[in-house]
Amino acid sequence: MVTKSVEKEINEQILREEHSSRIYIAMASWCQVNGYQGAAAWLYAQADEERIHQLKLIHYLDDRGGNAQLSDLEKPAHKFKSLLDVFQQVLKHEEYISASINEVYSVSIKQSDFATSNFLQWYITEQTEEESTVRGILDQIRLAGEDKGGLFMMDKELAALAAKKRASLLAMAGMNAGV
Ligand code: OFO
Repeated sequence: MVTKSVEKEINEQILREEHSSRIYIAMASWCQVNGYQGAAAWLYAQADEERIHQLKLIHYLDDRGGNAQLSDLEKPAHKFKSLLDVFQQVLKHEEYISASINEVYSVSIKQSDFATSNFLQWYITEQTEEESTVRGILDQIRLAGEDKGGLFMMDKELAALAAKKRASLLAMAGMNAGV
């Protein structure tokens, strides 16, 4: 059984993961109409991954005697200055999500809910990986600078990363048939 404060924290995280998915769909759409098909594919895959993160939390909370609840979400941004701007915002958002997961973790420890702390370890590891991936993408976009050829190659690279992400999402969905 989860305590009321752990339930509240997890419900807030459920909304944040859903919001992440919507933010990335909006970014993907901007990339698609601005000629960055690889970046769009990566962001659409990332949006699907965030939805899996959301569902994993929903199933966990309901399985532990809590009740997952959805709520209204703010409208995501639809305008960006450049591909660099998009990925700078992705990194900023992922850093915010990492901090929020740490907060949920810290409440679970204060409540001596070690099952939840244990469950959240997966998210902590996931965030470390996601931040590192996005920092790598940003480094390459910065290296390309204003060079159209460099950005074209970067977009191709993102298409390859998107295909890899899709494959791992399919494997993840196979392991979590309920998700
Ligand atoms: Fe960005 O990953 Fe969810 O938690």
